[in-house]
Amino acid sequence: MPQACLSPWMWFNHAMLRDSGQVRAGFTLIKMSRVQRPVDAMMYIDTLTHYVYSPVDPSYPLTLDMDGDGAVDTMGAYPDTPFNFARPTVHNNGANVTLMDGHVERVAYKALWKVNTARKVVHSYSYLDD
Ligand SMILES: [Ca+2]
Repeated sequence: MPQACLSPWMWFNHAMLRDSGQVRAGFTLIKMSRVQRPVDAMMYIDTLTHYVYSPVDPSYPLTLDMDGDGAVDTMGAYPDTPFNFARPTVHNNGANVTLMDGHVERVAYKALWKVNTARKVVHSYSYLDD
């Protein structure tokens, strides 16, 4: 059974894949109307180009500490590109993010990229189902 995309970043990436006819096997798209708390679901973040390898996608886990602060912040597949192609430090050590309700705010890097002991991103903006 296909699993729902639980990250808005995944949702966005999958929307792009859907438009190109390349929805990833094992996943299905969900409608925005299923998001219970749009005010708490991130849709956009500053990036290097036009996408992010979502750190909450099991395919892109954070395993490297590129900024040397003792916490993982980057996936291993692209060790020359910090923060999975996002720019969470670009605005005075924070990022401007757009939530699904349409509001925009700056979120501090240390909050947005915080991981738990299992190296999972903990900020609620990264998840649709919380
Ligand atoms: Ca780090």
